[in-house]
Amino acid sequence: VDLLVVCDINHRLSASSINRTEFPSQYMGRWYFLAAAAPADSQALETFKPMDNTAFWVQESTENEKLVFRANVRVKDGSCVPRKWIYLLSGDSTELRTEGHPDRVTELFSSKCTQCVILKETENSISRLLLYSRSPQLEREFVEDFKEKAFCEGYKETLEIPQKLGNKVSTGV
Ligand code: GYM
Repeated sequence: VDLLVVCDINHRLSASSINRTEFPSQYMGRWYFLAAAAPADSQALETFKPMDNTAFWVQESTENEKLVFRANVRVKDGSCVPRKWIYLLSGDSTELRTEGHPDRVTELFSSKCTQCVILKETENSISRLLLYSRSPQLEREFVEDFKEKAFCEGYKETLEIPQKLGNKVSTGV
């Protein structure tokens, strides 16, 4: 899809509205995966194409500087795949590492939607942008804003996660 977008400063990825005094507690709890973007022809979105939706549950670990991310991936055929990752914090940096994936770096950015967050995942030379929201449905303007930001940062292929089926993420408690 070719977007007619005049890229300007409003399209730059910014972490400026992330409240660092509350970090990371404001990110605990439930999230929904809504959209992704990657450079054209990078194959970086292939893994998301069979997906109908994914619900996440983020909680603090009993170990310091670690967060537990649980996900329930609902596949288009109706099946569910539970996933779990341990994210490593370093001080009050908004850059995260993933246990077991030493080359993966995850950075946090703000979104026009205040109930959303944009993650930039980089692993070796591959990177992609991921949009998450507190709600499984999001107004069009926020999805479009994500796509424009992505396009202007060079992530020209985008994918919206369908959200046609339900989901219930296990909280593990
Ligand atoms: O299903 C594939 C999945 O999207 C792959 O991506 C990840 O594993 C990234 C983790 C998704 C995190 C979703 C919750 C976002 C909340 C922000 C977390 C900030 C922690 C300080």
